[in-house]
Amino acid sequence: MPSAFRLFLKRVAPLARLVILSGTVLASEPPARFQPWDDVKILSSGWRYSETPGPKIVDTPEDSFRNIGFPHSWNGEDSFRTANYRRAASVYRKTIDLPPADPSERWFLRFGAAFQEAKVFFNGRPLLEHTGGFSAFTGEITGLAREGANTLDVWVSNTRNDHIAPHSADFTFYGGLYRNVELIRAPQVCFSRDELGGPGVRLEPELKPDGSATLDIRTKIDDGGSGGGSYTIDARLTRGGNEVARGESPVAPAPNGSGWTGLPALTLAKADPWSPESPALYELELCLSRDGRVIDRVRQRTAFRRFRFDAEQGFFLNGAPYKLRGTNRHQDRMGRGNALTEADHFEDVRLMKEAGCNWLRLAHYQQDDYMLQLCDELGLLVWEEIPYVNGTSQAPEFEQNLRSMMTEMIAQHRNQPSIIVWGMGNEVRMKDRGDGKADCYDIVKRLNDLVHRLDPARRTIFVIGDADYGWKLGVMTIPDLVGYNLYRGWYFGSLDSLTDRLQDLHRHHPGKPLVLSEFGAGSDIRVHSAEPARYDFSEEYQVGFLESHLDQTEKLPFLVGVNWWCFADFGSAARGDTMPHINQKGLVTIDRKVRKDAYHLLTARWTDTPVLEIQSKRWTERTGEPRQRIRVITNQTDIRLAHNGRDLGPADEGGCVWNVELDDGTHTFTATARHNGKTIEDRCSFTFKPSIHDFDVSVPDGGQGRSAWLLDGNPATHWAIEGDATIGIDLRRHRLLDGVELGFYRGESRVYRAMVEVSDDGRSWKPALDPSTDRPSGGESERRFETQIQTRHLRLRIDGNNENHWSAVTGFRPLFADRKRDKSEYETIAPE
Ligand code: GCB
Repeated sequence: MPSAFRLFLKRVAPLARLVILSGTVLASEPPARFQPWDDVKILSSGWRYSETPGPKIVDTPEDSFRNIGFPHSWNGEDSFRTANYRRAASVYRKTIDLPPADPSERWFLRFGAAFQEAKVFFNGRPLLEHTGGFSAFTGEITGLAREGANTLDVWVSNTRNDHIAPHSADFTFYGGLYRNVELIRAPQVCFSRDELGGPGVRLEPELKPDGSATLDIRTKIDDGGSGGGSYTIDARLTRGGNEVARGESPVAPAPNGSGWTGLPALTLAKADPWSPESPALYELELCLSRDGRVIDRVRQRTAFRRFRFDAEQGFFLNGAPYKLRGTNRHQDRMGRGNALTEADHFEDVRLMKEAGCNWLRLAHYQQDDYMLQLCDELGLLVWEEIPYVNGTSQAPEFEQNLRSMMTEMIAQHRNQPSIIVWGMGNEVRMKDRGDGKADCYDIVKRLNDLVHRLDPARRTIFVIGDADYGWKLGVMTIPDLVGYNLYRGWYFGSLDSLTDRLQDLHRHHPGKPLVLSEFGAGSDIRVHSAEPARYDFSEEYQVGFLESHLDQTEKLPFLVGVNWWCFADFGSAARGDTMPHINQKGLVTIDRKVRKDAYHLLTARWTDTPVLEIQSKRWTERTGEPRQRIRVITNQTDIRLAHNGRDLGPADEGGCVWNVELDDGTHTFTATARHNGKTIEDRCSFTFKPSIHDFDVSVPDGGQGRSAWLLDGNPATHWAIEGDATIGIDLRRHRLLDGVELGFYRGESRVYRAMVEVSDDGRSWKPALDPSTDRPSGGESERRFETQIQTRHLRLRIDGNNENHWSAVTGFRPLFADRKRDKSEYETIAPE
């Protein structure tokens, strides 16, 4: 046996080890990666990496390479430090040992993905080129291979290329050879190893309403130029290791794998239907024989399920109505970018299942084969899509690339039973091309036809943001389903405008099933607020946002499903929110270590798993008004809450909110509930300081009665002042200010002058702002100084009130330059 052969294992991956978790069956550890073929070796070690490719790539000098762990991305770190992360070319080099040439053997290399252009050389000779950053590709090395050491060079570039989508997006374009590279050995006549990166088998499982099922099978046999011959294929379908159907048929391979061979369908009198709750998988093995001797095998998983979408009634699975509940998933992690382990993927799917998700949008691109394997095994319905995001182009190469990404994705994942929808694009910018149709109309129309031709069993979807141009310019009439990304209460509109907007969109798309493809609000686990507001990035706002969206969407029967944006925080280098370079709309943090409160809320709403979580537990040092709301996130009834050991009695609001008076000190809350005869409990402790100011307010000109009006410490009080007056603020030390926050009661109808002044010593004052001319009534607004000012003292001087008695200020607060900023301020500094 040649030496390399011994390295190969016959891997028939066992299904995940199963445990019972809260009534649902979930795997406890990552299952082995499924391999369709026998002789597959993952090349995970011995990789070297250079950032200075030579002019011919293969001439990249040896001394420019360093050893790296593999798979690999070069942007795992810099993209979390700067928006200008490295977008350039690199070379990966590896020595591969091969046995002496054997005319009955063939060798292939399969690359899981390279972002986003690759050129592969084997022993100095060009092997293949690939464009598109998310699909797998394969090349045959048989003719270039030699006995002993062989050199593989892979040039990979993530520089912008106008012919490849995406041009821009709200996620980081991590460069690298970031998925597995596999060395595959096959016999000369074999099941195709090179079918667009896919397994060379096409399955059409069909579950009939009476519970019986059929499995149509087509496969590609590659004769390696050997000139045909007669072969037999034995198809064997098993469930849990037991044979359930079998068929044998003679086949005559088309030359070099050029055609598909159809096999007689396998039939089952009664199939075990697949669903997210019960993901019943079957395994098909095809054996290719010549003269009674098996020469090759290929395996695929399959399952039997029936689904349909209805524009009025929503989604149906195996004949019954079924609400699709899920998230969108970006795959990356800080430090590693998209170079992930199987455990990373498994952790994500497990977290989604634990939160009660039954559906998942793999946004915005094709993901690892292993991810789809997990969705099949653990049970998630899937929508997978190509990265046609934001920018478009009329260049033929651009469309060609979209089509090849779609074709490869379908070839590679079409047999995954979890997939029900293929996505064609997201928020593609469009304009009228002159005849009332969008400039991308023909591209989308042709993509839609392509998908229907390649895979008639799945539905197509196209997604736009909160706009009407999608249907006005015809694009949303093309796909089978329409998806809308609505950020009501975050980027646009109010939280409660969501229902009207969804009803409105439903009316505008007659006959088209509608999906709320994205909705989400950002949160930072360090930010908390007793008065949560849009863009404040508090966990509390995110919880309120989610709750309002769930309340509203659950009442809309036509809505097919919802996808929270986003499952986890993810890298988006151009962003500058409270954590720069990260989109923080995750339910869990980017390292998946912290489940945010919104995750607990989702779990409470979407599962029967008992949830009892005191909200805002991470807010351990609190200040504010003494009266505070303490909320328990729960799906239990009859909850008790104790404050420092004292039972607080029934909740004040909705069975889960208590209004509690807090004094200066440490506070411990204990929530309890009874579940299945057992007590469950949650605890939370924090310190509380009732003051909210770190500066002093005074009325230096104060006369009788005035300070009583001014200094009650309540920002909602109208600070009515008799005659001329001054409100002074001593910041206690020099601080940098952007301006002030000011509000006037009935400002527009008053005649007094108001001047903001600053001083270093509290004695000599300089003007900083004259807000007298523009004094809108109601609410407080930010008034910026022309440039930032470093000062210790600040005052609002009001005079000239000669027409009525009172000058009324509703608020006067410094705007510190180091305060948390809201998103609109960042957008202006974050380049696309
Ligand atoms: C969207 C995009 C998604 C963004 C998201 C956001 O509509 O489809 O790629 O990341 O909004 O967070 O702004």
